[in-house]
Amino acid sequence: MTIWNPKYECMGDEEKRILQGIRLAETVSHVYENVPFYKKKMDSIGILPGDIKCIDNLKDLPFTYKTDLREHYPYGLFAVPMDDVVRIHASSGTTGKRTVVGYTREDIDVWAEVMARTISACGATKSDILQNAYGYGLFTGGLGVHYGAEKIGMSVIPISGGNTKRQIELMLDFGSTIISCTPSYALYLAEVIEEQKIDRSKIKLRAGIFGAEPWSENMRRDIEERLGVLAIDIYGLSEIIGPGVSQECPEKCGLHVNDDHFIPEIIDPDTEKVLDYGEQGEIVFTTVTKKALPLLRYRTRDISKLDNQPCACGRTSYRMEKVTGRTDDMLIIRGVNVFPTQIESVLLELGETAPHYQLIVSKMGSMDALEVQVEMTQALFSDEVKKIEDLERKLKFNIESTLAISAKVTLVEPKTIARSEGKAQRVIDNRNL
Ligand code: DLL
Repeated sequence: MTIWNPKYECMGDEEKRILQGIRLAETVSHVYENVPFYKKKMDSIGILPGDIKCIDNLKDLPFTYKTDLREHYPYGLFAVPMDDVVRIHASSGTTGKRTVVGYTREDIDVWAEVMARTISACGATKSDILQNAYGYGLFTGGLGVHYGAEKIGMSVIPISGGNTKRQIELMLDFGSTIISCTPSYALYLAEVIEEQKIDRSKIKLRAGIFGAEPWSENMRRDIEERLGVLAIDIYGLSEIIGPGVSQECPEKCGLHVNDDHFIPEIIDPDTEKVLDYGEQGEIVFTTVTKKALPLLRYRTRDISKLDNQPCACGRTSYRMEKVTGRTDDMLIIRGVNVFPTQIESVLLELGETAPHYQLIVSKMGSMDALEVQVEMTQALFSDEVKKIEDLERKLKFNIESTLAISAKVTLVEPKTIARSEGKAQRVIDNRNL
């Protein structure tokens, strides 16, 4: 299986730490000199660029929070003049004001490089035809994947998200071999392919690179079976670069972080103390080659762990565990913490419902109450009421016994839960209405 850039992806540990240290020191000088926010922050804790001599000094640097980007909206944390910025992307702003990110020409080259690594990791080569169904636009998914695929020399179909009928038509006519989209959209594509009774042998897809939202192992199994692909997880966030921060290889044992560009740490989200390899916490990234918007110790709010052992695939880059949720999405149901993907996993494990679900959270007095709505399959829908009630009870029992939370389970009619073309909305929170 191809490794796009063995020099960096298979680097010896000591050599990598030296490179990271050099790049970190350069980045710290760059932000100190060009971003007043960082100068002020570093001055206030008495750290000067000259104090950063090696990668072990990373822990002495201040954190950067999403609120810092919002407070300096739109360009206040940029470290280069706007003349050097060749691209601007922005987050959808669903959890507040948009966060705006910028790239120099050099940053775009780095992005294409890390995306070439990401796409190659699923076994793709220049002979592949990539159907890129991530949204093109302010979202980083579309263009991020696009540039990486072109760098490899693949034939890219820039179809963007949505228009499912056309996606399937082009997939058949153009012979797409790799698809990129969110995992929830991949499932929707599989559903429509099945409904249209398309002969699977006419579909040439062999791998999919799915990310931008959390998804469980059971969802991976479902996608792999129904679309007939190797399903690979890809992770990233706009603030750090977009997609291309880390990706799985076919070993599927964690996501390889492109750690010559983005240095990961795991911290306790409450105390901000750095945790050891293998310990679960919030993943934090420091960019060490970005020019337009370098960020020191950016708090992602995503939960993961790090593994520093080399992988069977030959890469030595540190691996982060598949992100199953963000601290913000964690539900606390009567004192028990639970992520939507954990519920997804229990639902799909049984495999007797459709894989479309939504969680409705509300307040009952001072307590949080959770309703899990999950779609019935067409066959179940035409079955007797008793069977449906039995399955509701079984799912409720499985959720209680696996996750120790009590939830109401409601089986809803097929096709009542909205399908997403991008990131799925899994939780409807009615607590603050
Ligand atoms: O979602 C970038 C991206 C595009 C990644 C395409 C992968 C593929 P944002 O819109 O800024 O950027 O959202 C970033 O999405 O902090 C995670 O909470 C979540 N996320 C992204 N990838 C994964 C993944 C893009 N593979 C936020 N698993 C991140 C779980 C993910 N969560």
